[in-house]
Amino acid sequence: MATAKKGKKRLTRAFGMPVGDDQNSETAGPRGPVLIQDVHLLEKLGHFDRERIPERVVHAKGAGAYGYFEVTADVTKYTKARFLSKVGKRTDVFVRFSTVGGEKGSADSERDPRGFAVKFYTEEGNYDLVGNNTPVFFIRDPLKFPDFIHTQKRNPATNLKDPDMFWDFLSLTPESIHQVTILFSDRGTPATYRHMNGYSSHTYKWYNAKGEQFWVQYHLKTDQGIKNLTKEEADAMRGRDPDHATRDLHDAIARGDYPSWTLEMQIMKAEEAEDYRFDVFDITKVWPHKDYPPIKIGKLVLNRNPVNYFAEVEQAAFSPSNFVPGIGPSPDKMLQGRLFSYHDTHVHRLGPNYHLIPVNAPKYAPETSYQRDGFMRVDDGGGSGPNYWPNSFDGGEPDASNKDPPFDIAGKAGRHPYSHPNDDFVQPGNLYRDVMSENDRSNLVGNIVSHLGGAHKRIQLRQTALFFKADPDYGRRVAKGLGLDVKEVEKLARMSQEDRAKATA
Ligand code: HDE
Repeated sequence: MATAKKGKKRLTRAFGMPVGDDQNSETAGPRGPVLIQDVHLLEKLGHFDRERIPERVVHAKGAGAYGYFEVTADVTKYTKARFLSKVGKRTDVFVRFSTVGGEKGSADSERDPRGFAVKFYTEEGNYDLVGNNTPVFFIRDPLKFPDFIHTQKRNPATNLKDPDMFWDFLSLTPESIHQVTILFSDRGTPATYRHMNGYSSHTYKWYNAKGEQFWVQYHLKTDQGIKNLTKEEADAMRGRDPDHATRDLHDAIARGDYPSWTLEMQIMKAEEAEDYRFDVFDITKVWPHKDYPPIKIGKLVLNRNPVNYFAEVEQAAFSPSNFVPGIGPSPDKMLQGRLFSYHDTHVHRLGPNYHLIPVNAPKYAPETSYQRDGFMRVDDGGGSGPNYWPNSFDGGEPDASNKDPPFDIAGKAGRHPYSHPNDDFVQPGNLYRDVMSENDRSNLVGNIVSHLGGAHKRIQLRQTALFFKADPDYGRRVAKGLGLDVKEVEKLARMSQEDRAKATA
């Protein structure tokens, strides 16, 4: 243990009373029974019984570190966010990396997206950018998220991970094909947290001091270079060191080898989204770099390890709804769902005053709200100040200069599907053909075959038809690897999604 130096500190109970003996319970005679008046024992066991809090329902296994963000380009024409207002300006950050589907004790080398959540402690409050290491996602409507996550977790009967559930859902959800192609490439098993990029994945809104609005995408590009594990390396790592990425991050920072990322932005004038060739609020799509070249605007550096994992990493709470003036949500439906879900889960996991936990507290913009009381309100809770607004005493006042600029919305309320379903296969096809090397493609196919091979044949056929639709070579190679009839896959690929689902029911 790092703190093990023998000192002269006095051992106390929770309320400070000195402890005389911490090895022998108080008993009636040397053999017992134990006396109920051993309140030290009762307190110690009682607290131990309550040590665990619920783990995150997703992203349970993670590692975190502190550092700073530094602005390297003038972006004031796009956003009025003060932490981005000057070249050279630095803002403290806390970052948590994670896997998604596994439990708190699961292995770091599992095939999974990786979470990349950044908390900026700005002078206008905490801004959270809660992204992943992939620029896209499996689904694009928040209504599907709980179902999707159930399929990535354990079968309710066997408590085992289940390739049937996993691929049944994905093959019935064709918009997942882009993210599936990334996940089953070696990017699905990054070598460490330091050797991967982070993405907002969603489109967000930036607005400047004049109220002009822009759609933006964030890319945090690793300065360490991308490094991935092959399936064989990841499998071996799981046995050798299930915590390898957590260890790597901690050890790199401890030895002064501080990891960093360059923040690049894609920026679009708000009007351009109207007639762009696909929906820029669809999280299954990337914005082509030739249309919107990423602009370098800053640097993120991690240079300090937490001193207590539970206090700082386990209790860290990020939320995509934590914005600062100059940054806001886009209409992306997934993002809109997330604006609700994170605060809600934190209240369940950490309680209504989780914003007071030091890692979550707004360090440079102390809270002056009229929210009061509740479990674990551990400061003076607003003291004797007014607890209502409007007031004519000394309470915090709203400042109209921080109002979000108004924006237009139109259309009929309803449960609308996305309008360009056939686009779903274009980008994964390009990724397979134009971005991947032959080695990448062959690892991709091998990784898919070894996982999809565990599902029922009808599900294998349905999913392989989707690979075929992205690129015929992709579909054929997976079909061959699985020993499927390529003609049958081609036939299914030509059907509508509905007919394909019926034919493979
Ligand atoms: Fe999350 N997600 N998510 N997610 N997510 C959570 O919040 C949720 C999504 C991401 O290190 C939960 O505190 C919904 C996309 C990260 O603490 C929960 C939807 C992206 C982390 C939740 C999504 C993410 C989470 C679980 C679809 C990348 C870990 C525990 C509408 C752009 C943050 C928690 C950390 C965590 C909900 C989809 C990233 C339940 C409903 C897309 C990095 O609130």
